[in-house]
Amino acid sequence: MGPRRAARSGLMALALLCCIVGTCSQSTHKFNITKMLSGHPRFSVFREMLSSHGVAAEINGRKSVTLLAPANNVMRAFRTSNNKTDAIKITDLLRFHVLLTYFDMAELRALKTTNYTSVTTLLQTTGRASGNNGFVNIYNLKSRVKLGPSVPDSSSNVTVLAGVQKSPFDVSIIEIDQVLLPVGFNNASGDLIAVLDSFQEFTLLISYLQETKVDAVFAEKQAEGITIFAPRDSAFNSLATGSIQTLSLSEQKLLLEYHALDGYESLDSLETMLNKPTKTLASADAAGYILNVSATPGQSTVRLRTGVSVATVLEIIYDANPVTMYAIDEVLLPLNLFTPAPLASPAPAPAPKKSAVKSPPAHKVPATVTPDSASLAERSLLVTMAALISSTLAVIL
Ligand SMILES: *[C@@H]1O[C@H](CO)[C@@H](O)[C@H](O)[C@H]1NC(C)=O
Ligand SMILES: *[C@@H]1O[C@H](CO)[C@@H](O)[C@H](O)[C@H]1NC(C)=O
Ligand SMILES: *[C@@H]1O[C@H](CO)[C@@H](O)[C@H](O)[C@H]1NC(C)=O
Ligand SMILES: *[C@@H]1O[C@H](CO)[C@@H](O)[C@H](O)[C@H]1NC(C)=O
Ligand SMILES: *[C@@H]1O[C@H](CO)[C@@H](O)[C@H](O)[C@H]1NC(C)=O
Ligand SMILES: CC(=O)N[C@H]1CO[C@H](CO)[C@@H](O)[C@@H]1O
Repeated sequence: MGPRRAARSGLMALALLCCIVGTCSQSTHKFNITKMLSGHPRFSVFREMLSSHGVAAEINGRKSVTLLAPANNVMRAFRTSNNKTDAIKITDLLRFHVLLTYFDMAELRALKTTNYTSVTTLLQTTGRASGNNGFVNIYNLKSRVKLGPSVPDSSSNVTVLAGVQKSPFDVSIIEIDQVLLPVGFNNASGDLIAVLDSFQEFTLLISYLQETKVDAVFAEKQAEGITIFAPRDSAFNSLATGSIQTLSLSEQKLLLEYHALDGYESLDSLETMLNKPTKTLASADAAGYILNVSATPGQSTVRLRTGVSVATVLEIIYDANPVTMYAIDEVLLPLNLFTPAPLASPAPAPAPKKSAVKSPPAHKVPATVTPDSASLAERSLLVTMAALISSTLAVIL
């Protein structure tokens, strides 16, 4: 592979120079990042990409670095949605995940909290980064540490999850929850269906999106911004038989559009909202279709309440501003199409799910439904949605 070989020969030249000058009698290879990552299968996709793009060799040639590593599910989704992206851009994105300063978790937490810390990345050394584009800002927010491109209005921040491995003070590997996008990285070409498909647990959602052509509605919103709540297959499977099939096609379309918000709702907008009634994409096509978004104060749990069902946000499955997708554990059944279950005996939380039958719709969808006339102008929603970070499963209250 071209870049890899070039990097290798660069390293060899460096080693040779060192020996001539006599300043480094030891090998320049103090560590082998590929070998270190091999001990952590959760990062195998990232490891393969670092190797195949020649970035692993560049890292090994460095003295004191921090590698920001996203886990396999994140990298698979990224790779799928960027399978047409130029290899040089991908290589530069990988280089952006290499901080040219050693930070382990303790050092990150010890950073000043009054202001961010700006750090050079390997991308800066290529000469392709203009201005501050090759720098990453580290924000120590006390409760957690965030990282973001060092340029205002760039893509969103990522969150540090945990230390993976370190070899003080040569190299530290830190897990982050999302891919860190350099400024100008083209993220608009992502194919949302392909991203969902890569997880293999949204097959029913995908088929409904395609049948109703709501996949095209979502795709149209990708440039402006969209937040999608994706029920897992298990959520659709737990619905009473026929719940969805008995809906008309336009009702099914509204049901699917009910699973998306107009605009990008990041993790940062959150943790402030309590039972916030929020318009969905379906609200633009028909009256109602409001979703209550509710974060539990002090907990990283977000619930979506429809009046019929309650879904919990389980994890982020895609996040590239202005598009984000979250996995949820229940299908969102709007009051417009479904009737709440009568209160059963002492059956607490799971009650709504079981009774999610489409027995006589509370309101039939009004005849004025105009699914294709999309009154876009009317959409001004100020949603704030609390979302759960990290891949940890949400705690059920
Ligand atoms: C680093 O480790 C990997 C896997 O253990 C190995 O294939 C590779 O040759 C090593 N690279 C160097 C430069 O030693
Ligand atoms: C915060 O840090 C940045 C660079 O790290 C610096 O340019 C800026 O002046 C600092 N701001 C304050 C208020 O200290
Ligand atoms: C990243 O987080 C910091 C600290 O919360 C914030 O000041 C900054 O605006 C955020 N950047 C983006 C692009 O969201
Ligand atoms: C990229 O993904 C699309 C959609 O899944 C697929 O049709 C296409 O074949 C992929 N291209 C490559 C080069 O893998
Ligand atoms: C949604 O929130 C509003 C206002 O906070 C509240 O009146 C309503 O009962 C909530 N509905 C559900 C289903 O939680
Ligand atoms: C459509 C688009 O370009 N979306 C975002 C991609 O990421 C850049 C930053 O890397 C954002 O500025 C764009 O809004």
